Amino acid sequence: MKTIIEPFKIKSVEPIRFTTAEERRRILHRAHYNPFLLRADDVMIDLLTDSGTSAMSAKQWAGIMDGDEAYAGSKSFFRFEETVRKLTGFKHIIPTHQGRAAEKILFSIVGGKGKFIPNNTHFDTTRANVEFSGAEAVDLPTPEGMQPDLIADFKGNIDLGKLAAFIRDKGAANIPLAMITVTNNSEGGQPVSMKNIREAKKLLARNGIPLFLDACRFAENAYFIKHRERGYSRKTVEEIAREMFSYADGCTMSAKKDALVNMGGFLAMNDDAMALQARNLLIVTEGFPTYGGLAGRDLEAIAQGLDEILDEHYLTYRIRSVQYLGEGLTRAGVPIVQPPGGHAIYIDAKRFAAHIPPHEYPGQAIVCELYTTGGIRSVEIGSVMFGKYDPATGRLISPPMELVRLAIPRRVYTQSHVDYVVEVILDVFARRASLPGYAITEEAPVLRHFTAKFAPLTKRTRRGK
Ligand code: P70
Repeated sequence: MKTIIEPFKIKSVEPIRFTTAEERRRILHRAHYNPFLLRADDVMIDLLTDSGTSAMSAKQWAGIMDGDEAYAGSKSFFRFEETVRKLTGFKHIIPTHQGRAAEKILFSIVGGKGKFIPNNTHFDTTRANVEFSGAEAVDLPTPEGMQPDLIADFKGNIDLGKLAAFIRDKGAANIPLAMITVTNNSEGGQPVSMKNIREAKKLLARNGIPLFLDACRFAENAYFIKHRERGYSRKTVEEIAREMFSYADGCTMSAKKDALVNMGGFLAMNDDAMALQARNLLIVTEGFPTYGGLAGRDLEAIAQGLDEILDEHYLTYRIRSVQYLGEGLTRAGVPIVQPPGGHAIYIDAKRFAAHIPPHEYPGQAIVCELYTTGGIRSVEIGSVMFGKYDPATGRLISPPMELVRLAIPRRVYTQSHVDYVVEVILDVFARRASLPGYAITEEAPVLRHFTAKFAPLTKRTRRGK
């Protein structure tokens, strides 16, 4: 059969609260035109993130009841540890409350002034944690990854030529580790090939630099390898995932993505001395090493989720439903990052709202209009999230791409929800020339997108600039 069905039945549902466009206009104004400041109850379809928003399975909920809440040596920890170790092969498995807590601990150990951390592309919290330690976070994407409409199999790859030059330039002694983010979130959820991971490892090993994976979406990445990379079509996704981890010396993981839970993460590594330091920090900031910021029941749910994510019926449905949204938009000429990524569709805001320059935040303009038109919450990934001010001139330095991400929570929405999303986007696309630009009226010094306040620019305020 051609139709790919959801490989699950729905046992428990949550109502969606319907609002009118008029109500949403007022609500958005009160939220200072920042979707992070909306109440979720005022959102009809929430595509802000795929992080922590998955629907858990009956077996995961059963695990929640079964969790062992012992402070030390909980049986749930041992189930979690065994599952993660079997998958990743790493010696030390350290639970954290979410991905950024693992990053904070890792970069507190290896970061610091004068150090450099290369990555295919750092996502927001990873960059923030590297920079918070005093080190410099450097993105080394391939040129094809930076072209939204170019169709290629592994646009998430790290540029190996640039990585070699980077090591020569900065000196291996100043690079405590390199990261590869799978899939590459800032670049459209694009996958990284096994060949790229393997060759990056070879190059790094020659220079004595450890490789860490930012493994949030490892299963989606493994699925793409199976279907796109020569030699992998007969392997199981689990075997492919194990091979990916086998080239790494450690990983950070936000379990809120590919472990299908609402909260959790871990840091894993082979190095004993580093693990000792990490556990000492863990005890100060997260908790005892057998729970580290989580309850025993959370550890059960993660272990179960890591089994379920490797189910190839699930992954086929997952990747296909993201593609389905991408196809609906592409057919009508809406510019998106091609091909569709693993967890989200990214609208190319530079082309969608070509009349709005980067310093007037074209992505934010689309995000706001999708909310007022259809109650859809999305997120800007462009100059709002990654823009920095030039210290000399005060001018905004923009990242290479201006994107709007529509992230699909796992196992939450059905095909008719996606059809509705397409309809709303096409409606906004037809009126795109009338969207106003935005100005930031208040912002925090780091990770400003989470709390910034905005105001739409009118003809008068634009002239005043
Ligand atoms: C997302 C969330 C989290 C993340 C990630 C990668 C590749 C680490 C982390 C941190 C963040 C987000 C962005 C916009 C709106 C809401 C949330 N990504 N590495 O949605 O993990 O959140 O557990 O600390 O993608 O992509 P954690």
